[in-house]
Amino acid sequence: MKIIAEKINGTRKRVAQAIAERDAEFIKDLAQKQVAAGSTWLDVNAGTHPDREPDDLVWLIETIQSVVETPLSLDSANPRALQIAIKAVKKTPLINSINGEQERLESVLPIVAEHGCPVIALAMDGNKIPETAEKRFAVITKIITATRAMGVPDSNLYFDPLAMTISTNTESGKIAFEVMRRVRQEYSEAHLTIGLSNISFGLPGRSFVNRYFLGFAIEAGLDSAILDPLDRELQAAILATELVLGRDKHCLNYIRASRKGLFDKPE
Ligand code: THG
Repeated sequence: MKIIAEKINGTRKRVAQAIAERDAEFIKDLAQKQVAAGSTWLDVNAGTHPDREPDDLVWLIETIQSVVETPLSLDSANPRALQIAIKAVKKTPLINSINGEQERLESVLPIVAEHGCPVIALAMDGNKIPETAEKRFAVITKIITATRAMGVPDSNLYFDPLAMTISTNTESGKIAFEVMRRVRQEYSEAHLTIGLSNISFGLPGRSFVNRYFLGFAIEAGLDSAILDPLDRELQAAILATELVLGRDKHCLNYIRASRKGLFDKPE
């Protein structure tokens, strides 16, 4: 399971403050902690107004890269910010994200193709998220037609079926699982990812909802997720899920994590 670490996100109050005050130490600490927790990518989302976003994103990237080598996930809906950010990264980044909207495909796919970047593709057209699994899968098919035409290998695609809040539609989990299964069946080289925490929005005991959702999603083929890597119980849930699905040979990963103290009581 590849982890895209979510904490450097300007929509979070404390991070927004650090960006505004150019508090590099706070950002460096978040980067180092998330890397130590085993992240494959660090998501970087400036969360700011489009005018400020390129500057803020470049400052975040340079600050993070001064302490860690882990590749970044550039989380922006703004093609101009992405263009500028990609010049600041040391390692090939994950682009987060494209969707089925023609304009977005045309502005971002050339960057993806030129730099050979992996890219997250949301199962939506423009601002509307399709209600049914069928319609989301149709968007995915449209996207993969466009990426193949640009020479982007399927193995560089991370489809995000979108986790809508369960509290407003109790079918949300099932819809996401169905999209995942279809992608696994039809586009077996492509990957899957999801922004985990949205599923539990507005509910009490969110960590339980997130955890069980993630377990079933892994069974449905999810192989990466945007989540809080510092959540030890979530990390344990991932390892236990892979274990019971027979995907952890000789229980090595599970036991190794235990030896490293995953189940020890924090001080
Ligand atoms: N798909 C893709 N990218 C995404 C998302 C997605 N990027 C943004 C978001 N969704 C995932 N990232 C975060 C980052 C931080 C938090 C949630 C999602 C977070 N939320 C706190 C909470 O949920 O309670 C509240 C904020 C806070 O802690 O201050 O931390 O779906 N491709």
